[in-house]
Amino acid sequence: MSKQELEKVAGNGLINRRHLLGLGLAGVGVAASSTLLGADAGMNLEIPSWSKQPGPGASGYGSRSKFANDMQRLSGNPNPLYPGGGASRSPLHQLQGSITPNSLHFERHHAGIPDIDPSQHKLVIHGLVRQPLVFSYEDLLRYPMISKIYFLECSGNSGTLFGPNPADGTAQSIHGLVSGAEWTGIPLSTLLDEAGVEPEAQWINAVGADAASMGRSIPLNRAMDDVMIALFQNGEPVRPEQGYPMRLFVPGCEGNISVKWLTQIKLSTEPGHFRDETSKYTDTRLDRKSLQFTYPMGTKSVITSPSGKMKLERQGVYQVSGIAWSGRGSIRRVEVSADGGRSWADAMIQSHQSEKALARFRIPWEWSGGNAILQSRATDSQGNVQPTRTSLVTEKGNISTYHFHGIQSWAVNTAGDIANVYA
Ligand SMILES: Nc1nc2c(c(=O)[nH]1)N[C@H]1C(S)=C(S)[C@@H](COP(=O)(O)O)O[C@H]1N2
Ligand SMILES: [Mo]
Repeated sequence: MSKQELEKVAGNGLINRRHLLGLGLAGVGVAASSTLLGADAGMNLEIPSWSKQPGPGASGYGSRSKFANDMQRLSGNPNPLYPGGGASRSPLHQLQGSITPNSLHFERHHAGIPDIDPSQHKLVIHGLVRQPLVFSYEDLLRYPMISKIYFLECSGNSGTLFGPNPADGTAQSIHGLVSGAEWTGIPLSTLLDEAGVEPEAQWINAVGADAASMGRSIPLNRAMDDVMIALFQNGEPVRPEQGYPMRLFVPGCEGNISVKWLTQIKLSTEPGHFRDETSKYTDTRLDRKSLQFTYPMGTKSVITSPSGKMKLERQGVYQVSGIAWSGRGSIRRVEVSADGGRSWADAMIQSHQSEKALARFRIPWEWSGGNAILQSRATDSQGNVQPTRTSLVTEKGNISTYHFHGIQSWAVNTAGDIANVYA
């Protein structure tokens, strides 16, 4: 395919997404370092050392290549006044597809990771129920389970973008508090039905077994919907970091409400007004009134490559790629702009369009060495469109910095350096 045949579909070099399929690396000036082989070059190929002798055999538990060890979660500085508290962020700029490997799933702990022996752990369902119930881990493993792919996002994710000056960050450092996984567990409705919910019950109050005693309240109708007690994550037992042996999983909602190391569910007429839904995780608006409960996460996307602090080493065709998600449905459309939002082109969505899950998008883009501002804009199945940063900040103010879902702008300069900017 010659360079001339690539159909430009928006300003500053965006190319029709259909070219992704036939886009070979040679011949389109792409940033690749493959070398063309001469007619008889194959005969001169050296046999690498690893082809000359057998390697180690099979193992009980796998590990990644030592050449891929640079892919790491990024954690902040530990605070001695807040032992075990903090977060680590997924390396979004290095990941592909729409599932985050368990070892790289983001973490957010309020009092560290408890070392729970599942044979000693109990889940209690009590309060306004006909029959209070206690479950062991073994009991729960016997229930019929469901498996669903969902994203999980901390409401503090991308919060720095509420600030007056753009942080000099990466896709990971700014947006890495989101991950995607297949979660397997028991619908909460199954266990609530077994306990027999009393008619006056309106809320469930979920509490974790960690030293933070994290508690959150959820309206009963939502709890009876798609909420589950997750026991497995991408096929293996939920990791200690993610809530082993069991966590609540509330699809599409801010991560905080998916209580890890779940030990108690109490049914009540009123919310529990826990610390994490009063002093934290509330959205104080411009009129200084606070919205106490914000459940579904906004319609959002971010270009993960090319992205902040990466460098375009040469002119040519690049794959612009990223992730999109919505707490209210599936992702129907992702548009990409290379000129700071003046013109847009539809990206290809390359994953199953499942509800409340990450979607991977891609579009080819030719960089001719000029200034560019790369942006992506997601639309979900309910018609919600991701807002610009300016409209989000104008509407919500920045007294509190939760639930940022505005459009990310990555500026490319003539040297090929990429930085977070406000456009
Ligand atoms: N028991 C308990 N549950 C918890 C937390 C916690 O500190 N303790 N952190 C919450 C927050 S703020 C988030 S964003 C998610 C993070 O889940 P993850 O660490 O599996 O990514 O768990 C939530 N559930
Ligand atoms: Mo969070």
